[in-house]
Amino acid sequence: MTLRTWLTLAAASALLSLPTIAAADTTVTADLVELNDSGARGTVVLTVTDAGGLKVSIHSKGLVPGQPHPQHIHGSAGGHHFMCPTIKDNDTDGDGVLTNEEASGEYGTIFMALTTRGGATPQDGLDVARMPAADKSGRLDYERTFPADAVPDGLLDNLGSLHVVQHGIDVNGNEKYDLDALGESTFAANLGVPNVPEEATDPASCGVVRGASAAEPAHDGPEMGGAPVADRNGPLLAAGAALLLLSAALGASAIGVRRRSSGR
Ligand SMILES: [Cu+2]
Repeated sequence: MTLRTWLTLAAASALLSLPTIAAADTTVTADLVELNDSGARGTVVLTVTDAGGLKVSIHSKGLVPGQPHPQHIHGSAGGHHFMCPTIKDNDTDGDGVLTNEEASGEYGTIFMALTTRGGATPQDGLDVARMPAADKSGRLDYERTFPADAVPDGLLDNLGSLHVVQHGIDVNGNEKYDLDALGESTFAANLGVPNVPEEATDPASCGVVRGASAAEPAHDGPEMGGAPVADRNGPLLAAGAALLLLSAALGASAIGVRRRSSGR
């Protein structure tokens, strides 16, 4: 093969690889910033695959060692541009801790559950058995490529208005989630599931998704009134079912029986 032929082939091959390069434009990132003085931080990379799936990579540290950390993409298909919450703006009861409900007003409800296996719907969102756990030093490395049919409708169209949230904090420093710290999760209790420690559902970190192709939030979203009622309550009700699993995993005995019989 002459050099000239080789160059021609190389050019052709570069052209053929253009779609791959274009697909790389649909990579967006987020920096996870601590909430609730958790000390947690990390990085997120979301890449839309050629097949319409989503590859998710998360590297974080400062989490509660050895504990599962429910993690989700929050937001909605309405394209409303949510923000990460702050104590100043969102701690409505002024107790110095952001609960999941207080924070959800900013980052939206669960859009996609970043599970380690199985489904990724909001219903899967608090099944701690399928959530990654931090290692002994509080580090968590997660990578999963979800096929297209596991990615919720509308998510890829709203990459610019999404947030990645990791939950689970340890305010009393005993390296576990317990009722003694903050009492029970009102988020869980309001969904009919008692005895879930609030520490398990409070957010530890939040990151706003950003990237070249993610900068354009939909303008026809419900900018003024927030998401429609159905949009907000659907995921919430779904989370109620998932909380049963969370509660079970954390030792609420009455519910534990139900979890075992559910076969998950
Ligand atoms: Cu979440």
